[in-house]
Amino acid sequence: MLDQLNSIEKEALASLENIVDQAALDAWRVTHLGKKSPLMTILGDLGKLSKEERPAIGKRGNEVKRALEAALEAKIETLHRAEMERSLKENALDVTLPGRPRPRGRLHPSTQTLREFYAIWAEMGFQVFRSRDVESDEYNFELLNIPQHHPARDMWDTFYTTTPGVLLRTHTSPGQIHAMRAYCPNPIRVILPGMCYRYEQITASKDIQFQQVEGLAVGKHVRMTDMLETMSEFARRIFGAEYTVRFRASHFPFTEPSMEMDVECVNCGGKGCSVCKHTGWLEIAGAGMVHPVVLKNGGYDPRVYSGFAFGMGPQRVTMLKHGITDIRYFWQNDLRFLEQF
Ligand code: FA5
Repeated sequence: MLDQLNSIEKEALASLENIVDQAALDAWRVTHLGKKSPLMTILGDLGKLSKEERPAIGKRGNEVKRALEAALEAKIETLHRAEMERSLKENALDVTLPGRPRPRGRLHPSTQTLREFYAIWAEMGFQVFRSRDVESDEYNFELLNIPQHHPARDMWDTFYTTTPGVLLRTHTSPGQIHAMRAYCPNPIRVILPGMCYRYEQITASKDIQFQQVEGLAVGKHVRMTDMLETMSEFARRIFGAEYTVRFRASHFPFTEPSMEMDVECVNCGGKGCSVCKHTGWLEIAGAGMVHPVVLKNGGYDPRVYSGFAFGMGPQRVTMLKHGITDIRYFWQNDLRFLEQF
């Protein structure tokens, strides 16, 4: 029986040598270490042997079993390593291949202009003050010196909500009152960017939803010359020093005196073209000295404090800078337009 065990070991180890895949290894395990294998049969039948034979056969049988198990473990490891090497070779990465370009998003042209605005105004000491899109009639009109039934309300065709007295702001000017009430009695230098809404006929230059950037400076010695120079400096920085600006008299109920700021047509340099309707000038902002009634509504004593305010359309600036001919492109989400910026 010892000879039988020796030959079981020899034969099993020899056949294990030739195994190269997992299926053959599983079969080998069943044949040589399975319950019905010759080795296991011998070990299982030890009890049937005589007392004299049993220790030697048992000892040798267990030695063979351990030897086969160790050889099996070693084979599993060898096969595993070979499989890994094969897979590394077959699925090898060519790290020298150029990568696939990732599609990159970009900022909307309006956002780009707004950020330019923020940077320029920040350099001049103006910080951004956020105010709400949904306003009350009181803030949008009354506190800005536009009482109910005043004809000046016709300047802003309004979207009213179903809640009485609640509307979509027609301009960023109500933010002036919010800012004044937040800062009073301290001096103020803020810009108020945001979306405005007007129930208007949509055209190439007018949309029902558009952006404005309001500006407000309040203090004890704020004069009109401060406003003229501050706004001219802004125009020089956004358009370039070669463009002249002019101020013309206008009317807004919340400023006194009121004016419009024009910049020399950036398309024709002031000679006159279709963009500037052959005037040589382009209007970019409404402005004026804050009306005493508005200062008072904001909490400031108009005998002590004064201020200037302006409201401009950044989309108009974007259109001028990039030669965009129709404002409707801005919110259409057409990639053919957006990808040009
Ligand atoms: C106003 O809205 C005033 N609140 C501006 C102001 C502020 C004056 C502070 C004085 C002091 P106006 O209606 O002109 O003014 O609008 C200002 C700018 O908003 C315009 O020059 C234009 O660039 C832009 N804008 C007005 N309506 C539209 C529209 N429907 N579509 C696109 N842009 C518009």
